[in-house]
Amino acid sequence: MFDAMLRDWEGESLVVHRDAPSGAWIFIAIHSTRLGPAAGGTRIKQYPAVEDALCDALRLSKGMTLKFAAPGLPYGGAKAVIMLPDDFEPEGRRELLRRYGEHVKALRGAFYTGPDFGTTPADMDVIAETGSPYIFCRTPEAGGAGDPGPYTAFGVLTGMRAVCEHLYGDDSLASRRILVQGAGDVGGALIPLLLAEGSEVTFSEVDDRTIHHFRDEVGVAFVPAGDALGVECDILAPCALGGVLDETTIPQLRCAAVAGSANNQLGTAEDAERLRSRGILYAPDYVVNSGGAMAITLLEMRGGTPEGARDEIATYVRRALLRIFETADREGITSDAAALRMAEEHLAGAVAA
Ligand code: PPY
Repeated sequence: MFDAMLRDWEGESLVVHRDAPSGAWIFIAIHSTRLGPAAGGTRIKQYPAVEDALCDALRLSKGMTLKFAAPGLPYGGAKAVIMLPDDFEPEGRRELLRRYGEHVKALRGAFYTGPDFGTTPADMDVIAETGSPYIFCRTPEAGGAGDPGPYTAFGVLTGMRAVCEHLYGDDSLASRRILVQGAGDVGGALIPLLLAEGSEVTFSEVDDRTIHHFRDEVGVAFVPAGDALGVECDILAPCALGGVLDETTIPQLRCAAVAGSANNQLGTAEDAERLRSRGILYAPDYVVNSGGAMAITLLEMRGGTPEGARDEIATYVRRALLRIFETADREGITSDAAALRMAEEHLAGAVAA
């Protein structure tokens, strides 16, 4: 099983640490350094089994390679997963993060990291105590770029406009019915942007405080998480964890398009074909959610400004998606296949960045 998992991954190197004091497993999956130093977030989570954590790290690292390669950015793909044991004591978090920082530093620049599911800019401040200068998105007080979520949300908004431009010949999001699945770091930043565009927003979420905020204080329509995928809408935006689109859920969808921030939205590659044969336009996840990665590298490695990041995101996400949708239509292939080709062209050095 490990054999097949590692072979299918096709990555460059995998660093494994067993953090004895806490019992956590640490996986740093460096998928590719072909285009430049590898970068990707650090995810902290509990998993049912160690192989689930490893599988997550491997798949997400490959997604990062594609995320940087598709726009032609000079970085490679990686991801780290810290799997917490069931009996993890929260008081041990700070020391765990500091030990993790030492492991990142030991890679001497082969791996740059930042926040992901389960980690925050405040965590990056702690990791940077031992892992500097390879840690991005520390808090602004500590001199970092802070939370990348709003940039990712801005990229998703741009992606939704491109979806409407392709589907309806008009990129306005006014009156479009949009279902935001998950109102966390990115979904929660996306909702106000959509409301400002005049969209009809519905959201689903599992966290009670977040539900209370958006439903009761902001007045956004709410559906329980279990009903979200079946809501009739123009665009479904998966903004929670991955793997939401598969042979069970795709037949239930009642949307014209899917465009959201979650990584690895498709259960398997065949699910892209399932969406296509249902006539649902799929905006490939690593293109539509690339705003965070683009902003992080621009602000922290390329000396850019927040305005520059927004310009780069708006230009790239729109251009890439329209090209992907056109290629898919012209050649009768899935948008996922068209996006993969675009990324592979850059990886093969066939197109100048
Ligand atoms: C993602 O987009 O999924 C990321 O992991 C973003 C990122 C990019 C570069 C460093 C850290 C996180």
